[in-house]
Amino acid sequence: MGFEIKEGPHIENEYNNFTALNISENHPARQDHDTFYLNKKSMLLRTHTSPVQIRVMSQKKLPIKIIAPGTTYRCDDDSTHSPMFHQVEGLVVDKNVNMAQLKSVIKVLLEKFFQIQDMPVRFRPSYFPFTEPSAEVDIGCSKKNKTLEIGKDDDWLEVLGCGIVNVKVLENCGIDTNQYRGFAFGLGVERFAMLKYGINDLRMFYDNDLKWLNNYSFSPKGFPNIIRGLR
Ligand code: 2NM
Repeated sequence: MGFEIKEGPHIENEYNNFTALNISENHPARQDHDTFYLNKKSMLLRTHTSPVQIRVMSQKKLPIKIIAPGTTYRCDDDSTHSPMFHQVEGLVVDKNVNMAQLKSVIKVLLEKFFQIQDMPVRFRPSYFPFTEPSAEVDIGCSKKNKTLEIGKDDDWLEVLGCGIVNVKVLENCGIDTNQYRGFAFGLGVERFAMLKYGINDLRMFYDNDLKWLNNYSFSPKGFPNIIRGLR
């Protein structure tokens, strides 16, 4: 689709990680218990890859069509959260950007990733400070006999978030909002891998258990989209 891959520093400042993204001073995501702050209180481990988009938008070379993959950090640790995890975020800034283009990019992404044609996809209104309007995206599935099967059409599973970039965010980056709009989306790599390969505990990715690694082997084509033993 012509997206360029962009990376940025894992150690960020509060402005790029929160303020420029319209995340207010009192937002819960800023609290010490979600964010790893460094000793210098204004520096932190990035909690998402969005500061990469802030850096690119602030260079004001338009149009923009980028994918920002990378490591992210949050103070959270259980079977579905790891203190270090990975995101892929996409951003398009151009004239005449709209929600229909966003929907089509996401539908193609999901169909290619899960290798399912005519994947049922639903956009549900949601809220993020950095997008307006915002949506969460669900894919069709079935949840029967403690087994999750992707691509069916009797239930829904949330997989990513997206929206039209809030004009406040574009303005924070010095982009002319009389001419330009943006759309963006973000997904969790580990969550996507868990769904594709049927992995129930995300911590397994980091255990380096050779038996487990050999079992999953992560062959790019050998996946069932079926998860057994769902709780
Ligand atoms: C998401 C959901 C919705 C997003 C927005 C931006 C930026 F920088 F352009 F404003 N980057 N990523 C975004 C929007 C991320 O992740 C769930």
